[in-house]
Amino acid sequence: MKIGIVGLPNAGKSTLFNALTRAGAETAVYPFTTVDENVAVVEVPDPRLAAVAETVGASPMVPETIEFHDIAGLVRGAAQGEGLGNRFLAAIRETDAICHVVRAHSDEGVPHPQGSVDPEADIEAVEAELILADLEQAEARLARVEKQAGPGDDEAVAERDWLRDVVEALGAGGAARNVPPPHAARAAPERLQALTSKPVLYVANIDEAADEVPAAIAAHAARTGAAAVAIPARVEAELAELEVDEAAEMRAELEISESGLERLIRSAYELLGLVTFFTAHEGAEARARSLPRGGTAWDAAGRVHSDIQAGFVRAEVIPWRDLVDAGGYAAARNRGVLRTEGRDYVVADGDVITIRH
Ligand SMILES: Nc1nc2c(ncn2[C@@H]2O[C@H](COP(=O)(O)OP(=O)(O)O)[C@@H](O)[C@H]2O)c(=O)[nH]1
Ligand SMILES: [Mg+2]
Repeated sequence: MKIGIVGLPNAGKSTLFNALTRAGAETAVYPFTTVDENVAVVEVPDPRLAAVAETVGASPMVPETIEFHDIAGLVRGAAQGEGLGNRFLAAIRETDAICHVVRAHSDEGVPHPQGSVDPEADIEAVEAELILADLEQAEARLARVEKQAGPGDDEAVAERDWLRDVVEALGAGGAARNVPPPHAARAAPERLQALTSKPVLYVANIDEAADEVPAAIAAHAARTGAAAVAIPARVEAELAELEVDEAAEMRAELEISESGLERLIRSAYELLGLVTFFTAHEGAEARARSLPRGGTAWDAAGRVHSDIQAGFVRAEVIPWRDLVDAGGYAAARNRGVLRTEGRDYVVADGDVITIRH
């Protein structure tokens, strides 16, 4: 799962990226993996994993990870498709969600590309490029679908009507995400691949003193169906350089909640619309894995290993809380809270699953 970090130049993207990278390097069970200099693989904190691991005597713990990509190169006119601009848009197209860093600190030592700090204007400047790129794509697609649409092709008619609505929304400065397709054209968004249909998390890059999402950003997020968190990126990057106990002391002094980056990572993970399931056995690893919401026991088996999926017999399933309350698998079985499910079982968030194969 890939999250793209976007924002105006100097918004604090690389600073946030560095904080994430170092935090990852500090806590990772496995050596930190750098795919390249602009990709951070970050563990998703989940306290349920430790509870499950402890209950069944599993070790080590292997959290789920997500990738953050520092996507540089937003310039005005990116949507016109010149050089860097094209690369910027192509890089965003490959992500599953967007983490939009918005400058909300007032350090005069950091030049602002638009002259003054104005979070709402900054958001709009970035999103205007995405909207323009989508508009061009949607109009091209509409021209094609209009030729197909006619009596007897209900899907093309529905797609045409949806595309007209999308073009209208984009033209008015809105996002494709806010135009749900009718049932008959439910595959249309997949074909359009709009940048503005990706879920968005705004990261307000705040002064160390503040700790709330500034009102302008919170309001914008609420209006557009996006999420928002506030992070003092520079302080987090500096804290990530310190030893763990030094950093804790500094956090206490600065009155920064421990969980700034964790909250960011969790919010980003939630944005992806996934559920988490666990696998854990005594003397073996305890592992958290993600699955698209609505995924089945069969899909879960495939996430564990293709051989296990191929040999799928049944799944033994228990909500993590029930397992922890029972104190282990044997006790859970005695209590009758360990269920046997078939391949079509829809996995619930927090299930602990053993695939018999
Ligand atoms: N005072 C302050 N400066 C910051 C903060 N975040 C970033 N900066 C500074 O702003 C400048 C640009 O940050 P950078 O992360 O490179 O921005 P990018 O262009 O979005 O990648 C750097 O000099 C950072 O040290 C912050 O939270 N507070
Ligand atoms: Mg940068």
